[in-house]
Amino acid sequence: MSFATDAIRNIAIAGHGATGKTTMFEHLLAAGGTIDRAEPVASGKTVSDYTDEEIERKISIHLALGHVEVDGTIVNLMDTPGASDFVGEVVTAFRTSESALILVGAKEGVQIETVKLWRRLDAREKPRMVFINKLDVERAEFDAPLADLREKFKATFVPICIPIGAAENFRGVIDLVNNKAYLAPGAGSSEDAQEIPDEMKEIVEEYRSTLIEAAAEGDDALLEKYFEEETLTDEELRTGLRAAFAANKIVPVACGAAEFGSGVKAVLDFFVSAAPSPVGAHEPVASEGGEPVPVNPDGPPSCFVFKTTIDQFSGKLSFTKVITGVVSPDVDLYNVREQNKQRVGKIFRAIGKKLVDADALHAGDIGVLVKLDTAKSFDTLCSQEAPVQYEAVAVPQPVHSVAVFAASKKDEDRMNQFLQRAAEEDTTFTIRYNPETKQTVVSGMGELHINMILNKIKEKQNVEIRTEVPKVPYRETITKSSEAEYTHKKQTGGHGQYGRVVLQIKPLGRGEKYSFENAIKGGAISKGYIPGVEKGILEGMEAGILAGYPVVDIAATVIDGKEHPVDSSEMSFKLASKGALTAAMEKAGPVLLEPVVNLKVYTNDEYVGDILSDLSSRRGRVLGQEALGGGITEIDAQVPQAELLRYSIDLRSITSGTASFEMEFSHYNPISGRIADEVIAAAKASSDGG
Ligand SMILES: Nc1nc2c(ncn2[C@@H]2O[C@H](COP(=O)(O)OP(=O)(O)OP(=O)(O)O)[C@@H](O)[C@H]2O)c(=O)[nH]1
Ligand SMILES: [Mg+2]
Repeated sequence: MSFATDAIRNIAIAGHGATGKTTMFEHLLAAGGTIDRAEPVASGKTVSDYTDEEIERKISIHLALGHVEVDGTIVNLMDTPGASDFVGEVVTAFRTSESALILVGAKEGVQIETVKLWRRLDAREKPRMVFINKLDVERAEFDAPLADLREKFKATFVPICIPIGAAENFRGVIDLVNNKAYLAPGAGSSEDAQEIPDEMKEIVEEYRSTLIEAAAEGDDALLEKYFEEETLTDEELRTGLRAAFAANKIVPVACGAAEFGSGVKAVLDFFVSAAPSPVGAHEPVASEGGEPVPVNPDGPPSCFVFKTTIDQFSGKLSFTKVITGVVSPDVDLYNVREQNKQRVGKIFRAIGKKLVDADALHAGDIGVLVKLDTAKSFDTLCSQEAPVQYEAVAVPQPVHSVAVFAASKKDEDRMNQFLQRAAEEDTTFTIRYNPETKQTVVSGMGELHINMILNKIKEKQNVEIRTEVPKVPYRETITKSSEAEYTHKKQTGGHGQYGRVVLQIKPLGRGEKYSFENAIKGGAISKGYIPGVEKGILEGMEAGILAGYPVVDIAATVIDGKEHPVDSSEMSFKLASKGALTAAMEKAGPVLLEPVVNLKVYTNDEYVGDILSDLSSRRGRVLGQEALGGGITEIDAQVPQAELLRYSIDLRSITSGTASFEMEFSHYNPISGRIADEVIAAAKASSDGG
């Protein structure tokens, strides 16, 4: 089967951990007939939590795909993890879908990860709907989480579904769009639509008139008709909702108990009738200022690889969204980054780990290409005649790093190889050798994230990996101008070496790195030796005089010097200028610089005081604090990186694991006194030791 662009719906299911996303995904597949019956998460047999680590932990870790077909429409679903450690998967799913389904617990209300994801969706103006789940649990309510949503987010929330009772009295839901009841008497509900119970008719009318009004707002012609006739037909209701939803004017709210399949059919029907298709969507391109490309089935094919994994049976899988044209089996696609062509063999759709044949993928559709050995996440594949490169997904920066080494030296290469492979599959996991600190550092979105990857390598590949706290990449610079000279002179057997350099150095602005000027007048040093002078400075800047860290933000000017007609060479001048630089830095008030990061912490209000006092003990500077409403606060601060090496662990213990944070490098800041002395002493100790 293949589906035209307007018959495609791509939906990312997201929300705080354990709100029931995987359960919802499973029941949507069952409701649409893709699987015979839904399995509970606890059984370890769900379609989307299929990896060993997911089955073992009973949480989602990876983005998983599935789809249902309803009357010629395909709904591509993406189940995403809720734990903040795996947010990269959610961001990727948001990028590849036209709308999102956000799950919220009926008892818990809006939780922290949901607030953060909501802001990501806001940044992309992405349409979204909400499912208030677990209405069957003790003390569950519908009105309270709805009020919580309204308080936390400035959006027009419009119920498209309401519950019949809640908690121990929960009996099912009413689909307001189709005016039908789904009664769910306890577990194993029948999803057959029924007449609305008499006692609910009045309240249903109230909700429906709000819904009709919201739909009318979606379309000017409908609004006019609504003013005249004060109602809309069911068909007009759907058209209006579809327009209002696609334009992000409303946030439709459904509800139920996914565990029992309750409310699921109403959501699926709503996806088909009202969720936006990829028609009218645009894909951003990599080149700056380049126009986004409209999703369009005409013209040459182009597609975006949003994820790659290695499957033990099928080899490399490339999860791909088609942006333009139609991708059919046996077509040749050009990889823009690799500049090579590869033949696409068969085309598949994924249902969890299972691959099923697809005839072709039209623009907007999502599928799996196999055995494209060189394709990497975020590559573009297209026709060689019409090359285009889509923008990589802007996954968040890693927040936690550890230095790793193999317990036995002989495993070092294998360890590196497996870590590289992990980084290729997981775009929020990075591995980097830091020549300055001589450490291999892996970074990820949290302790859980990194441990999971390391454990997998330990268990599956039998490589014992040890970890240690990564060293901080300090820098050195100067605080005032100075001048110094140095003569390099050596008399050996035949040719001697001679060069004299007089150097002036000045501090540059932070982040300006380096500049070099040749201000020699009258040819004291011939032009041909000047590159040697500059090389000497660059080499000298590789290791500063305080603790051997790289030197930054220096303007160097060579103002005078002397050469010898026979003994001078580029090498002599390099050594002379390196010596002059060292001498000049000694007189220029050298200081250490430490990296400072921008930190954003999201927490329940009750922990704000503890977090602030902890940050001040870490030499943090709090820049601001914003109540996001409903008991959640965002704290913005700048904190030295050296103080945050274990923050993901410490924040968890301060807040019982409820808070989360993001950080990114901000700038380098000078340090002095005891803090600098300690860094210098540590550098001396480690260079003496090794
Ligand atoms: N009582 C009740 N339990 C539910 C309902 N939906 C899900 N659950 C249970 O809640 C737990 C978490 O469900 P999941 O579907 O794994 O939640 P998730 O959002 O996918 O979790 P993560 O992927 O880890 O973020 C499981 O034990 C489910 O069986 C519901 O409607 N009612
Ligand atoms: Mg899950």
